[in-house]
Amino acid sequence: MPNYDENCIFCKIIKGEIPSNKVYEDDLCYAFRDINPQAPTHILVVPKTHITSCAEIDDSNAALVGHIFTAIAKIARQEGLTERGFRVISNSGKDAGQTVPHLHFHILAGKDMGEVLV
Ligand code: DGP
Repeated sequence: MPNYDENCIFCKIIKGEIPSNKVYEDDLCYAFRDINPQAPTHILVVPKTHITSCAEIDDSNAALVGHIFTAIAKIARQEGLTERGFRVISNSGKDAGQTVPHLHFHILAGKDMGEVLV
């Protein structure tokens, strides 16, 4: 059973209480288009259970994070991103600019992002 945080925007999206443009869903994760896209394709992939950020990844949820990365690869194939490529980013905490405290992976694609990360 997922562990929801009732004040979390992404938990509300997963439960369908806030509408979203769904891209992919399975038992453990949910993917939807970012409301403020930073690239022609900008998708967020989130675990269905509430984990605050990468800082909370440990042995108890590592398999879930691995599962999310298999979902990311599926989504990349589904969206036709594998030939040109895509970037996966997860912001953790204040200095990284994390604005929603529910673990999420941004998939960004559809433009040349160059070799510079920040
Ligand atoms: P971050 O800065 O890494 O915490 O990214 C949070 C992202 O979540 C940001 O790119 C905007 C997106 N976002 C915030 N609220 C909503 C929402 O209600 N719907 C959707 N689709 N995206 C949202």
